[in-house]
Amino acid sequence: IINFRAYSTVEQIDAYLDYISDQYPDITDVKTIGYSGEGRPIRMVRIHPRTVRRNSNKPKILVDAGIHAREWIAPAVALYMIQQLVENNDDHRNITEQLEWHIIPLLNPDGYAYSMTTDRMWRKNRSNTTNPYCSGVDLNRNFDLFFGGLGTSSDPCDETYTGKVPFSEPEARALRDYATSLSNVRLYLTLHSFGQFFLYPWGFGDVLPRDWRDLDKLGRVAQKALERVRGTKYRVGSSTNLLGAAAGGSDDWMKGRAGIKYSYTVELPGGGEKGFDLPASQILAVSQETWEALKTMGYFILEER
Ligand code: 0X9
Ligand code: ZN
Repeated sequence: IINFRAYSTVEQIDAYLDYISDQYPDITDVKTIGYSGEGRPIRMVRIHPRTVRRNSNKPKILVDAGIHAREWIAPAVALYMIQQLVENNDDHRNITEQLEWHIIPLLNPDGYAYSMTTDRMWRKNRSNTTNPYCSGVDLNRNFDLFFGGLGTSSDPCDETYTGKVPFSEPEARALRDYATSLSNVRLYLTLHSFGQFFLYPWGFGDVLPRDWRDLDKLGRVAQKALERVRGTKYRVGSSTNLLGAAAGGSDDWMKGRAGIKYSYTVELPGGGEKGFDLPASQILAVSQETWEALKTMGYFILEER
């Protein structure tokens, strides 16, 4: 009942998650992990086949999308992943039975709704700030690792406004608390657009994690799998090296604080006039090639176990 020929509204996404939870109760858990500033549920799908012997400490993959409102292709790809893992489960036995996928397809529902109804280029969430004329916090600057550092702004009117304090925003807290509640998360993927990058930490500045070679290697595995589908080229590297420093991102927090070894921001392809407004006709092709890459990352995690 999900349609990849158009971008889904918040209501359509909710309806699809309800459908998944009704129709596939033996392989999914659909949970609300928190509420947005405007009171919308932030929902997560866990792929969890009941047929398999219970093993609570399976290696886990945590995926989110839609931290930035206008990057519509990101939630679409997350929904495609859910569709493949759930509705096409027979094709993905290994990576669903021996791994656990936890997918949050729309972390910032308020911003997403606003970008659909009012301002197509809206990026932040919709919370009130100290300036009555400017709303919204950049959720990808609200995490607590070098909060307020390079590539951030303390002005509520800016696109990269950090918020007053780390984790001031309910959406960022929901993601933090959910990640903290899980054990043995091996891979974190946060879907954004645009630019065609697999970015790994650090994003706060010009240094690399000790194990950056491992992150680089898995990034290149994903890059190659993706390119094989229809020739789309991605670049692999640290956020700071490829895009410039921007502190307080979820990727840095997941690695630096939650201890998730493999943490990536995936910048999906752009299109349209502004880059974020990729035509809906591209959703399926982008989803398919991205899914090949992310699935391959799943197999890598499985083999590394
Ligand atoms: O600036 C961002 O938040 C991301 N780019 S976007 O165009 N989607 O806004 C990149 C984030 C990379 N990670 C960190 N800088 N931590
Ligand atoms: Zn983004």
